[in-house]
Amino acid sequence: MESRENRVLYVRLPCNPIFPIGVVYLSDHVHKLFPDVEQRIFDLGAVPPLDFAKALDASIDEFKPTLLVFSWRDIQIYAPVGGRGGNPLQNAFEFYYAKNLLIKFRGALGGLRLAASYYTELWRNLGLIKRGLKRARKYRPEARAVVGGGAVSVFYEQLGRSLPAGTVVSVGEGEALLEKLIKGEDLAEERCYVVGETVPRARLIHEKPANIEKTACNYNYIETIWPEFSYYLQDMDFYVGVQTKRGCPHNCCYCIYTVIEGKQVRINPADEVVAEIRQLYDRGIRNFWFTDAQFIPARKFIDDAVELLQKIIAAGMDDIHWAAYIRADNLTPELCDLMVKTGMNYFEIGITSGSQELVRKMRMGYNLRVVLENCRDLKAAGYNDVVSVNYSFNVIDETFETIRQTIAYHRELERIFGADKVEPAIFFIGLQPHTILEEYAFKKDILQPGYDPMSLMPWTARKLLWNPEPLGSFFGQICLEAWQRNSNDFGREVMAILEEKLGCSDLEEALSAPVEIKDKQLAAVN
Ligand code: B12
Ligand code: SF4
Repeated sequence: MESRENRVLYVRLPCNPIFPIGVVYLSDHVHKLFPDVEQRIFDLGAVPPLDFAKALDASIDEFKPTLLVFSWRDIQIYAPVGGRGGNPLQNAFEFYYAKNLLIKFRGALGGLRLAASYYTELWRNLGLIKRGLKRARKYRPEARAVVGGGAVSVFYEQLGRSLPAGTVVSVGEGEALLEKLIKGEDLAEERCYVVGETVPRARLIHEKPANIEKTACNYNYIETIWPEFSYYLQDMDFYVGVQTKRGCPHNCCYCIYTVIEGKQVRINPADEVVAEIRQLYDRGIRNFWFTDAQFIPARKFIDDAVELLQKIIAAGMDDIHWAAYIRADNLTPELCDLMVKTGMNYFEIGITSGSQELVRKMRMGYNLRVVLENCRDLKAAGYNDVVSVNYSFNVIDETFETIRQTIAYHRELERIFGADKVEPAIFFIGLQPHTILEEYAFKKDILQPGYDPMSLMPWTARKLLWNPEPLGSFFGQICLEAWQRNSNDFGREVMAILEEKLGCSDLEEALSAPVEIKDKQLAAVN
């Protein structure tokens, strides 16, 4: 009875055009449980910025929701590539490290522009939530707002301060929470809090997600509630998200995925994943991004990956392409073969450093030697496409020696795949709350508890964009030179300059991590 009263509007807040898989899955889940509940998806990612407010109003006027589900994907945009406010990393580095005053000034201006666009986006999204709720209440005074998504999961403690009283702030997956909201049940057991009524429990983010077995998303239904679905079908280069599992068992010191999604890996049954891909395939989609935190989180999930890829082949979908985050330490020759056969044409490996010693200190659980062996298997299986290798320098205990090791490792990857196929993506870690690295920063007095992790004020941002001294300025100079030489091939330039300045170690040195070197600092934190 109660469920018939609910009219649920999913508003995906403005975002680069990434398929809004989160709201699609949530609405699918709700529909499977409550087929009578009226739902609508409204994606601001497909609306031009000047029209946001108008389009939101129109959607609310038309649908008159009782529950507004706001999905907020990303806030933090430090990246080595052009972001929405320019190239954030370049602006910050020019401001912090440039010796030439003109460049420093340019960096300061760029930083200002970036900060302006960051805060504008933040306030704009908060404004859209308030505006939407107010408007919905004109029609349905009982209307309620709930906010969630990747950005909210990371910054749930801070965001609540700026949201209207009564807004439910959700951490992690939203399926179980929406179920309760629709049934009108108590939310006390859910990973959420209500602005002005409850405060986030200590360690809320560390609580386990509900164990819900995912079934194939019903796209026949989704297209009836999402008039703009076709927007994502038009561009055939687009990688549409499909999730094959949730959770990551690892402990990498800077990563929050493992906290958001939980450590327990939950596999979506292969038949269901294939049935979902089939529906998209029949609508003309050929490119898929497996949105898992890791496609093969550990060796014990190799069989699940094999099963899925075999079933894709058995389903006859032999002209698809897919991409994912891959822990390349968990491959077998059989899996490599299947990856190539099923059309994997891009993957990212986040080894972070080519020095086994540092990889261990960062608690990443990677064996770099195994990664190389598996990459050789992948190449032998016929993989000829691009691999993006994510490096983050200067996370912890970096030295000139470990940099030389990273270069040796990178050059070996280039020997395996071809230099033009290995793209070094140079990230600097954007420090995130609830990570081991955050605790380390507290211990080392780099940050004080109570700092604002969302602040882009230069004095805070300088610490959150993790690049501590003594090597911070050195990396700053290297990056500035790389942008100057060729900003379109930033990663490769960084590697080249580092090699010119420091040389390259022996590969064996990179691969061995002498046991007597203690992982003192992070171990102490752990
Ligand atoms: C896969 C992924 C990517 C892929 C996406 C590929 C694709 N075609 O979809 C790629 C590599 C392209 C990517 C890029 C980036 N990403 Co990314 N990505 C992810 C990852 C690993 C999974 C996201 C996903 O799709 N999950 C599966 C779907 C089903 O889950 P979901 O959308 O989160 O929705 C669930 C919940 O969030 C919740 N939910 C969602 N909305 C709502 C709303 C309500 C009301 C409720 C109750 C619940 C709820 O329920 C949903 C179902 O369970 C997450 C980390 C993570 N593990 O969550 C980061 C993450 C989303 N990315 C992030 C960022 C920052 C980026 C970049 C901006 C990085 C950069 N600096 O360049 C870029 C660019 C993105 C852009 N907009 O342009 C951040 C966002 C938070 C932040 N720090 O600001 C995350 C959380 C990682 C992190 N911790 O930093 N990413
Ligand atoms: S393996 Fe990847 S997703 Fe898992 S904790 Fe490490 S960085 Fe995060």
